[in-house]
Amino acid sequence: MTVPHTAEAGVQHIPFDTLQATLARIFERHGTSAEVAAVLARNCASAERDGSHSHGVFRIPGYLSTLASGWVDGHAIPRVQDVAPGYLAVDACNGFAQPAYMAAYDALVAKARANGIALLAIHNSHHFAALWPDVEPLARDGLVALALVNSMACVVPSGGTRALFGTNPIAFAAPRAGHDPLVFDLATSAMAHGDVQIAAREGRLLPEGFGVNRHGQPTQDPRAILDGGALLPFGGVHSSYKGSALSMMVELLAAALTGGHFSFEFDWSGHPGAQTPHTGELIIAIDPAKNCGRGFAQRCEELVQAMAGAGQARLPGERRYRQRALALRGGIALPADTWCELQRLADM
Ligand code: NDP
Ligand code: PYC
Repeated sequence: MTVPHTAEAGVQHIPFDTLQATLARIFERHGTSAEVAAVLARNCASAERDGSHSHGVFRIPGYLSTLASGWVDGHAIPRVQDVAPGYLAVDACNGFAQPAYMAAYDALVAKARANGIALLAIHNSHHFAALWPDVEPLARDGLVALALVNSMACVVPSGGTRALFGTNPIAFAAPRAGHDPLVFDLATSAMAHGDVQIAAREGRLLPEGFGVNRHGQPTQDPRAILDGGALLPFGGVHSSYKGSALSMMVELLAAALTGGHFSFEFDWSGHPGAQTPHTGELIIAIDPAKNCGRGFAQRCEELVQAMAGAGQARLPGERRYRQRALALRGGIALPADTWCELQRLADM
């Protein structure tokens, strides 16, 4: 669920490259290598550009407090292992997942093209970002992509009484003839944790059926969810078992299969200020040319047209692409005080 910035007064429009460069300076000045800073800055600026506000510049304080706590290694150099013809494993060495992914990206694409399918298993990693940036580039390279990452225990499994799963997003991307790739990226919880934090900050109530308080009672108050409560899996009260099953799958594929931690397994209590989940990520890339030749992207387009014909008003990813086009033309809209604070952090 994406909530736009509300303050229209005092908004500044920042060019993408300027925001990216400022964020890179912030990361580097607060404990990462230049290489890691570049990857995180691009990811975070892209999320802000696309209106993925729960994982844009809103996340900077969380990144910085985590780096300051010593929970994550901002200088980690990932170790890529060629496990099998269609299998790569990366030890992120307690660093961020995105630089680990970048270290293996070209090999993943080459393996997918050679074998038809390839899998990248990242462990010992921290993912604090939107997931769509991990799949969209693969689709632009002609591949079908699926990514899964688990996070920190803040979601009650269906019918359960305490938090166990993370918000565990799943992202999918496919090439579409004549258009930007078809992409969806969704938390398997009723809402992303970041959006709960934003609602709490803005004093908004959540819809019914999204969360429980510390006593396991239903609540619409985001502060009660953050203060010892938990989110529910998506699907609503009568179908949360569906979101719960998908979340269970993400735990197994992103953590058990990669060698990472389950969302309930890591203990960050010795690192006050830590916010980045220390888990794992799985990425699967499939070359559709192996089966359908160049026809897959056209088939994708046919499906999209059929969906529109059936009345679907908009596609997943469409809002982001629209927002991206606007931001690339007119700059990324940021509240002036937020931009001022980012510049201050970059100069510290
Ligand atoms: P949303 O519920 O906002 O959106 C989920 C998907 O549905 C998006 O692809 C969105 O497209 C699409 N969508 C939304 N509304 C419609 C509609 N009316 N018709 C068709 N499609 C629609 O996302 P979430 O709140 O579930 O997740 C937000 C972000 O949080 C994600 O980027 C996710 O990766 C991130 N996250 C990261 C975690 C981590 O551990 N790193 C954990 C949990 C979440 P569009 O984008 O175009 O709106
Ligand atoms: O928004 O749920 C979330 C989240 C968890 C970790 C990073 N983002």
